[in-house]
Amino acid sequence: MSQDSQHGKWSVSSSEDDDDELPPSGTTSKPPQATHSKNTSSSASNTESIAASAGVKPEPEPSLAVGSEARRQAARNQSNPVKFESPAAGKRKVEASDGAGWALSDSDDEDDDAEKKKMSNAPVRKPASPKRKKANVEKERPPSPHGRLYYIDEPDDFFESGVPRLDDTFRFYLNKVTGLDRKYNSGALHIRDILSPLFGTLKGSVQFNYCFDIAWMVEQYPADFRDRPVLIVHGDKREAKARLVQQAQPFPHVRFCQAKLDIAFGTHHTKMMLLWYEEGFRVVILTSNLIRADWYQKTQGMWMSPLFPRLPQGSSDTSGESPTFFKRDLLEYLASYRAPELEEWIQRIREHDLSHTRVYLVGSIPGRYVGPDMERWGHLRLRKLLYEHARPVPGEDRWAVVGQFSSIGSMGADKSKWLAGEFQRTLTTLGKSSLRPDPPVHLLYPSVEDVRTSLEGYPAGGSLPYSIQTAQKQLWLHSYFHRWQADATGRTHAMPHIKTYMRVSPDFTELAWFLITSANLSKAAWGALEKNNTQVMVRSYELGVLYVPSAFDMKMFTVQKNPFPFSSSSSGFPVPFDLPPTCYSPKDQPWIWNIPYSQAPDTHGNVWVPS
Ligand code: K7D
Repeated sequence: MSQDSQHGKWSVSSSEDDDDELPPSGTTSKPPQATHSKNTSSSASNTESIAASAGVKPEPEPSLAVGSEARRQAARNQSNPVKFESPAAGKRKVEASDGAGWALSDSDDEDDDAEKKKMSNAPVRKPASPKRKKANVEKERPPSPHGRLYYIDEPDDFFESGVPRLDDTFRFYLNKVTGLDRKYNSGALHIRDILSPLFGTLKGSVQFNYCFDIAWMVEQYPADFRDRPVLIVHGDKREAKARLVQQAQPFPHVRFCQAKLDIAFGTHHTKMMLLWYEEGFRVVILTSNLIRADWYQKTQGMWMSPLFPRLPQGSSDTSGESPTFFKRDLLEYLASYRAPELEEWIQRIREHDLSHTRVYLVGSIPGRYVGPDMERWGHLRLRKLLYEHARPVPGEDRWAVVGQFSSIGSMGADKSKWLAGEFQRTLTTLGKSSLRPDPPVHLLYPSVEDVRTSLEGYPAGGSLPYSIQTAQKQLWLHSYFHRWQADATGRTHAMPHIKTYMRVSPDFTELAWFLITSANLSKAAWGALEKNNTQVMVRSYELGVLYVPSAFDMKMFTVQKNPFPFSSSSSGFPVPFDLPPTCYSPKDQPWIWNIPYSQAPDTHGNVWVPS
């Protein structure tokens, strides 16, 4: 999703060129370091975080150095809270002013003293002197709108066992969020719930993802099944791969499968669990990285399959297929890795009955595709599915497209280059209707104010990696933007890492389709046409599922008005944000992660000053 800091560095026409092996040109900027200054304390924690990222040698290629630096930084930002879970710390309540926010947690790289000093002397653009800022901000600091317990560890009911009351129509779930009224967690799942024996007796699993904290991941498995084989499917190369493998040293049951990434700036974003049980097999397609911060105070989504039973011995190759051809498409997705490590899983899936699946699989596999292969992946795959399985509606030019994401790639100098041209054509496809409607397009992405007033405060912006280099080249895009937080008291205080796309009726009560995916708003994720539209090029691995009413024997999905607390009797679709979307006001700005926000403190009293 987040190639933007690289995207920002290639020319608009790059996808038409064979630029793949070229490093991005004109690169002078770096993604932000972990640079939040706790206004009530010294900046020791910042220094540590900065050292942590700077203390690692750059990778050989400049392009990769930037990407992996950002990524490492993101991981660093996000894994800091893990420290609070260390057995020694135990569960503790923290006063809002005691300096125990995540930014003050221990560094993993305490031994990097030299680097720490070096970085603490590095020039940091700050509009005001830190000391003055401290005093001012301290005085002006508002009381927490969330109460004083909003960033404690997971509350006692967070890991509540017992069969969660779940929506088994759509099987679409949000994650549990710490620090919100508990009603917002009803019907939601934590990773420990997903891996709980209540869903099956685990024999082995595969974790496809982007960012991993292996020790944390292992802890999420139930103690009794913690040593069952886990295969990690990732896209890391060279030093990043070595660090990942190093993380798993204490865990001999953890093995790795490196997804090939032959096209420049591609990433392995797919987030999927394959869970093999005594009782059968299950697939979870989700949006969370395997790091603690992603499961704590962000909004994440998932589709969890039903339990797929084993087919009788000697069943034919095509048995166990679903009306949505989910089995065929999942096997095709997995086969596209061409990875020997996945072969036993491909065979296992062949032996299971996936016939009860009602969603369509929408994946991206890196490559350049021509002819009929153009419709296998990315937005042309979505277009084909919407053409074949969505139904036209009267007045469809007034049915808005809503897209919601947590990062944004480079989309060119004007909307015609990709967004309003090819991508909008996909999102407005609705059955075989030959109309070329030009409906409203609402893009939801957090504003600076959304991030500032969020549960995590500015550090939430560490997972919203829209860079200034990219943003300033596409100011035209920002006129599409709508707030993530429309409702100042609801679940949207947890910033989105979920990505959803949908088509909604003029009164915002009905949906013609709904997609949850790992794919952000970028050409790398969705693919871009090349060579006079005869070829599509996809850079990244992505995965999502598409809901269309016909597969649920419905005419249309109803939007569930008040999804919280969750009610299993409602048949409405639980859209995870408020409709209608709220347009940015003239003073709203999209969150950009590598510029400072020091005028107003966040919910923890901090400011954001990237170095
Ligand atoms: C930004 C490389 C930063 C969070 C995902 C994610 C992928 C992320 C980045 C990033 C620039 C270059 C990485 C912060 C994410 C993230 N990339 O797949 O979920 O969450």
